[in-house]
Amino acid sequence: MDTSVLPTYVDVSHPNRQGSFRMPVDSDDNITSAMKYVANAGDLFICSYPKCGCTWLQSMIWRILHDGEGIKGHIRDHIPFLEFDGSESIMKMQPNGGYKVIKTHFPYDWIPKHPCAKYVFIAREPKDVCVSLYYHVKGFEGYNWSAGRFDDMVDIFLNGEADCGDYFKMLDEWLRLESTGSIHIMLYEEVILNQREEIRKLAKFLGAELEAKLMAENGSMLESIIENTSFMKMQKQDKKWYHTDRSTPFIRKGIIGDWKNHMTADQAARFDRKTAELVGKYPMLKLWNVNSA
Ligand code: PPS
Repeated sequence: MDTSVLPTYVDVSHPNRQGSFRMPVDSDDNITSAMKYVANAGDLFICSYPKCGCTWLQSMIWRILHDGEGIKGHIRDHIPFLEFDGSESIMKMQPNGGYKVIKTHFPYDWIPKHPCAKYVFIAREPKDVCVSLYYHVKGFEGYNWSAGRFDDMVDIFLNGEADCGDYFKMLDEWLRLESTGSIHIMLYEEVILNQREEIRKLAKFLGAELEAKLMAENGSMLESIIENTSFMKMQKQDKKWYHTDRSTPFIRKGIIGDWKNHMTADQAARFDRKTAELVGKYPMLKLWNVNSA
């Protein structure tokens, strides 16, 4: 692909893992330290490809762990972003609600593992991820891509050349693991359609006591979490979730199917051909309803 249309990225290698990791801006010190992080019992990793709803997930998890209370101050002060904040920021944190919560977009293989750590992965339909990433990259100065075109982002994304590399590969790495033991896999669309049940399952995964608290008094905490993590409420607090000025809101549209407002039939078909292969392998993705023709 013509590299002049690429946003400004840096490719980072890991000393002990395969492949490279593509990041938006150079933050060498923290990425080097992030790669040295050793996981501990009680770590809770929130894992995703960018733009799959991990900020929403972080808000829900935080409230489950804190009797329904929201994050006070900026999210990164409480939930470090491993590759940007580095391992020291995690080491000096005290466990919160029984866990140290850590966000990461690292590929599966790079994520620090511990038998008593937990891992939540959230996925989203690829066409919508591409649209969301397009606005994200355009709106964030560090990418030098304010004049970027959507058609270019489609090619960049399908070639696995966007932030964090190939989304289809990341999906395959996680979905083959299934939700068992210390891994819980979620879909953004399932949360949109059935948030009540998805929060309950999440609390159950985090611990039976947390689930019991969530459901006590006719599920009053569950109802308050749904209300306080709604798109409108989170959008009103936009600056809480992101640390730099941007030309588009971080909590932007929050819907299923925004790709219909952006993609040509041909672009959608190129995505669907790749996605259909994964839907064939992993039945939970049937919800994405892609056209497999
Ligand atoms: S990032 O930059 O990778 O951390 O982005 P991430 O948080 O994973 O994903 C951002 C998208 O999630 C949407 N979002 C929500 N949708 C519905 N309800 C709520 N409460 C919510 N919070 C965040 C956000 O709007 C981004 O999607 P788009 O399609 O761009 O709106």
